[in-house]
Amino acid sequence: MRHGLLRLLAAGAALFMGEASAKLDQMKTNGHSVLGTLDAPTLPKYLSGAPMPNGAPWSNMTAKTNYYHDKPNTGVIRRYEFTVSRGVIAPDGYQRDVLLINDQFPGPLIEANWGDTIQVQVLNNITGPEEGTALHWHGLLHRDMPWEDGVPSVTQCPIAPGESYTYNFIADMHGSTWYHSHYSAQYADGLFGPMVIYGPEQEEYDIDLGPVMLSDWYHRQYHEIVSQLLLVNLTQGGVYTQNNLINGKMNYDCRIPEIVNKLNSTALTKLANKLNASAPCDSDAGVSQFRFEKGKKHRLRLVNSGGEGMQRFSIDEHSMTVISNDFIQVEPYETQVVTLGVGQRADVIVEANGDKDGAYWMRSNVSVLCNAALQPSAMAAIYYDDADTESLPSSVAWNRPDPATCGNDALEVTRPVMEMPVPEPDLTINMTMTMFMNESNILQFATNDNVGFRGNYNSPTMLLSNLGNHSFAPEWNVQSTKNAKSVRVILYNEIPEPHPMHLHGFNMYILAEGGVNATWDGTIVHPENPQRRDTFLIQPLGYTVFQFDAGTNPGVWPFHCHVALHVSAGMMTQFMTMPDEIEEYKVPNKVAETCRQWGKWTHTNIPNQIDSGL
Ligand SMILES: *[C@@H]1O[C@H](CO)[C@@H](O)[C@H](O)[C@H]1NC(C)=O
Ligand SMILES: *[C@@H]1O[C@H](CO)[C@@H](O)[C@H](O)[C@H]1NC(C)=O
Ligand SMILES: *[C@@H]1O[C@H](CO)[C@@H](O)[C@H](O)[C@H]1NC(C)=O
Ligand SMILES: *[C@@H]1O[C@H](CO)[C@@H](O)[C@H](O)[C@H]1NC(C)=O
Ligand SMILES: *[C@@H]1O[C@H](CO)[C@@H](O)[C@H](O)[C@H]1NC(C)=O
Ligand SMILES: *[C@@H]1O[C@H](CO)[C@@H](O)[C@H](O)[C@H]1NC(C)=O
Ligand SMILES: *[C@@H]1O[C@H](CO)[C@@H](O)[C@H](O)[C@H]1NC(C)=O
Ligand SMILES: *[C@@H]1O[C@H](CO)[C@@H](O)[C@H](O)[C@H]1NC(C)=O
Ligand SMILES: *[C@@H]1O[C@H](CO)[C@@H](O)[C@H](O)[C@H]1NC(C)=O
Ligand SMILES: *[C@@H]1O[C@H](CO)[C@@H](O)[C@H](O)[C@H]1NC(C)=O
Ligand SMILES: [Cu+2]
Repeated sequence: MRHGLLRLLAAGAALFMGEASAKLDQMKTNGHSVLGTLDAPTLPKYLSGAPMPNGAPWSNMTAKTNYYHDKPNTGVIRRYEFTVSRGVIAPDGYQRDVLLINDQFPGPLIEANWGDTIQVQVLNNITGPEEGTALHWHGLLHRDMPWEDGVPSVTQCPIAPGESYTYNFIADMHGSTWYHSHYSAQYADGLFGPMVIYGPEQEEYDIDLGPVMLSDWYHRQYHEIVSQLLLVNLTQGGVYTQNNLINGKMNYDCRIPEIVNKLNSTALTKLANKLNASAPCDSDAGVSQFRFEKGKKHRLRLVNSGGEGMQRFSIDEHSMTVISNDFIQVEPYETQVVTLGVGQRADVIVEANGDKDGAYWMRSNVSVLCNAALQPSAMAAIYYDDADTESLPSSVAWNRPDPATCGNDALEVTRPVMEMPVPEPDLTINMTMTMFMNESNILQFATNDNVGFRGNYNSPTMLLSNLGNHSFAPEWNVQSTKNAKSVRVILYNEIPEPHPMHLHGFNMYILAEGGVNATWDGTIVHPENPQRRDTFLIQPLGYTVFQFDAGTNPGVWPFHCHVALHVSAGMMTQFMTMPDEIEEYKVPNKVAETCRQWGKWTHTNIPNQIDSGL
């Protein structure tokens, strides 16, 4: 899989942790965001403002309530106003151009109770140069309103520069998630944020520390890394991330660019991993800080919001109890390391049983055996009640070697709290994921049949099918599941890399998986209640068998790799579910208006769509 470039580097530049007190100003590193500082608020058990018949907005519903059939209808609207603009920040001390929401990195926290309506008015203020944008609300189902899913060329036209679009959707699942731009690889430039939906809980905890965003980080803008990947010569290396952040912060050794540029490594230097040694850089940006209260149970909402790498999250000298995978609460299990592919989440409860004046490292390591990371170790400081917050922890990491399977915890380990047996599928599809150069010598990743996806921003497939037009171009990779109620997919990965595969509009039953060269023997893990989630990791040269209840959600739903560069290189299929019912939808006028605005803008501005568009 990956070679030892990191070791080369480690020899030259050790990670410099600096002084806790000498760090850069928060405005310079993260703009108006307070995430990662001791000023970040803890979160409530639920938001007020909703009718509360039985003490909570969800009345008598519990963690076992079937959220596909029942949810509260609170009638409460949570309204947000987002302005997307360019900015210049230095999250890890290395200054670069980014894309921000309301001048914050990470973007603002969206909060709602289960069953609330969330309205987000998104103003596209990207200038110098202008480009389109669109936001996707990861893991929400958007039943009967697929046009709110936020995917350019599938459910909407991009929001044109200077224009706005107001997303209006139901908080139809509860738990932890994030939102991000789905326009090319914009979110790798910082265009994402956390989202928390409060709902009935199975496990007790005392303090909700809120989102813990784990994001590997590039030092170059997304269009540079996308074009580098697409033009890559397969005989050479890949595109490397430069750092790894927790809640948008980490330190960076500013000597690295100079050292890398001096290396006689074809992979690093020829492929423009050449770093800009003259960009302003401060090796003492400062890491994220968290508070623990001795004896209390703390809830952390882990989100892998990165561009590429699998994260291995841990807290020195503390164990964690996992209570959910993505939006699906699971029977609690204890672990020292949580593995998350891009797009995946885990909620964990950590009991503060350390010293009252103790300080401990929180760590998140990108797997260098599975991904291309130059500086894979993210760190943040946890301070107990009486700890000195001016000094850094000196705790010792767990020694839990990377299993190198590039997969999640075994399927046997997780059992959803709300139990559902897997139904008999009425459609089974075989898919094979490949990587190849297309006829224009452009690197492509495909979910199936060696066809790299490439969308048309001006012709979103869901809107076309709503109008009864099913003449889709072959490179749109539209796969109709017709009237199938439940679709099983047997997915083989012929690429020696893992892929975090995400399905919009559904949670998938994950039925079976295997590693290198394995073939499925038909066995299903826990058929009476298999794991469910919205993103799974398929192992290098391995397979995953999953199923989704297509009949529950008519629409056109992306199934794609969540590695930003892989989906840019085509790794996506669109499942068109219940096409006859798509034609019945009354799509609000604002959706067509956004296409008119985009059509008008593109009349005089030709977007430089170098990639798939997503
Ligand atoms: C919850 O309350 C509603 C309305 O009061 C009632 O119809 C329903 O049966 C209750 N459900 C449970 C699981 O108790
Ligand atoms: C739009 O973005 C520019 C920077 O590119 C910024 O100066 C301006 O304040 C932004 N406008 C709004 C309304 O946020
Ligand atoms: C890729 O590298 C191979 C071997 O070095 C070389 O023969 C080929 O011409 C290169 N292709 C491109 C597009 O640069
Ligand atoms: C790097 O390559 C140059 C030219 O090929 C060579 O002269 C030099 O010795 C090499 N340096 C190292 C450290 O290998
Ligand atoms: C490197 O960074 C400096 C300072 O931000 C900038 O002026 C210069 O254009 C950058 N060079 C490249 C090649 O991006
Ligand atoms: C994470 O990386 C650090 C630094 O390399 C190492 O000490 C630690 O053991 C790793 N943690 C896990 C859980 O792999
Ligand atoms: C899927 O592949 C399996 C194994 O190669 C084969 O037995 C089966 O017929 C295929 N199913 C479909 C629907 O193509
Ligand atoms: C190869 O892929 C690129 C990027 O999607 C696309 O622009 C180009 O048309 C493709 N070439 C062929 C021959 O399909
Ligand atoms: C269907 O959509 C395609 C792609 O936008 C378009 O070229 C074609 O004219 C449309 N067909 C009809 C009958 O509207
Ligand atoms: C997987 O199969 C390939 C091709 O048949 C073979 O070269 C490789 O050694 C196998 N790897 C493992 C771990 O079985
Ligand atoms: Cu991938």
